[in-house]
Amino acid sequence: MFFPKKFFWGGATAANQCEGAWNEDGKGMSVADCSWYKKNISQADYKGQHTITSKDIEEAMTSSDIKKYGKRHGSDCYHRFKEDFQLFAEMGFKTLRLSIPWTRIFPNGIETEPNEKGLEHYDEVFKTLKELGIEPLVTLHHYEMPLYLANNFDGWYKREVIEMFLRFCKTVFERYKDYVKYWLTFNEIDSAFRHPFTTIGLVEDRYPAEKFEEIIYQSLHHQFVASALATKMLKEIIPDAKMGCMITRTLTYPENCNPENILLALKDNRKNYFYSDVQVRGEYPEHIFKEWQRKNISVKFEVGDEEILKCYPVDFVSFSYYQSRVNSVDVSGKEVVSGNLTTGIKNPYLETSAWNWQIDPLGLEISLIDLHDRYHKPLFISENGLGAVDKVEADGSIIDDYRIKYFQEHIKAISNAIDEGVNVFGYTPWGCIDMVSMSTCQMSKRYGFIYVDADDDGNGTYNRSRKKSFYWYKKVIASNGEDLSN
Ligand code: BGP
Repeated sequence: MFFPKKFFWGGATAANQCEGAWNEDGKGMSVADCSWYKKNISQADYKGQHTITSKDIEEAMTSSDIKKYGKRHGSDCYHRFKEDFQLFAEMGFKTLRLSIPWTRIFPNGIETEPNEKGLEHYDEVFKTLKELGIEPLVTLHHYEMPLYLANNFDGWYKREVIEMFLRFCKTVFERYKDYVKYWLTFNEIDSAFRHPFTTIGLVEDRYPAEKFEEIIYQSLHHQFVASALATKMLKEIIPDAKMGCMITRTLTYPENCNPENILLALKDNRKNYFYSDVQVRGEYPEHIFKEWQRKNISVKFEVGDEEILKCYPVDFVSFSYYQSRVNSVDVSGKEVVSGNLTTGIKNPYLETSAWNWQIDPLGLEISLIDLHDRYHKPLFISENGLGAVDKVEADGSIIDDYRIKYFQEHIKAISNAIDEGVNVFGYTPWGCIDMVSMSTCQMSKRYGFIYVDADDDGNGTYNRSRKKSFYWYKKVIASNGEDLSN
């Protein structure tokens, strides 16, 4: 195996899915607090699963139900983080990816003074990580924008939101400058089109359908500018810190060697890279301007925006990778599979997870090589993992060999990419402790090395226990990826 000596092995979390405590210590409501597990909607209907309407928001705002709205209870990490971090340390984590929810620090986003209680909580979080020798990697915006901004500022569509976000960034950069050196701006920024409410705070039914694409692009532009300005600010406040971007790597294969399919896949991949192109190269790729011309989309750039993007690119590229997809110019009659809120046709060479996501370790190797060749920047795999139903045996053990197999293959793929000259410096498997699913709000869709005793209705003791993969990953980290044996 080819892992560098100081490789950042660890795990990834997001506050809105694991912390719970949705209204404690002054926290405001975030967009995440409005979603629930829609048992009556099929998994294949990814849009239906994840769409939140104005009516849904109204209902959520008048409800204090923490069982229905699964992200309000998460895995109770807000109260149990010390115990969780001990378990991460026991596995040998070198790093932990976590997010600071904007709403804990500025409950509605509009305040000028931060919520001290929220800040104190993360004082404790970062102190504890430091004591355990775990390097934090902090996401500033992981699907947890203040709901107030979605309701009153059209999410990221209103330019004023940039300033409010930067106020939040300044507050946390200054407060945690001695503790946090690695940051990410926007989680899966490319998901603005797949789920606009969670990503950019836009409620689809509030806008004319024919204008919605333009509105999304405008909101995205504001996020790009905010990302560049946050990077500038980070360098001023913590000169030795590093900022990364974060995209969902939705690798698309052509169905076959029909040049029309090759071209289609090439365009899909290029579109996926648009988001990192802007944040890494500091400029929009030409094909986006051409697309806007064709579609008559007009996005307002203010004077200086281009310079801001150009001057403050990110230092490294992080991405989530769960699966690949297949596209074809002729999809009629072909089996369609969904996964991570994307769809494509079934790949006959790949197995699928219980949620129909196509498992493709080589796709990770391909993505790493491709991203390396495209950007020549350090890479970080900030999410990867298998959502599965785990069974607790009579003696309390959880034998998740399927998860071990998934990671064996993906870790081998990373090692192979490193042997191809790719500079990848870290790997944080998603949901290292079980938490509520982003897309479906289920608890039963588990990714963790650590089991949390809670069900889809929020019932359970929330006690933690080590799965078989816990011991396995511990051995992997201790051997720096040399020993992957089960
Ligand atoms: C990514 C998100 C995460 C996460 C993961 C797994 O797209 O960044 O927040 O949850 O996907 O998805 P899910 O929880 O829907 O299975």
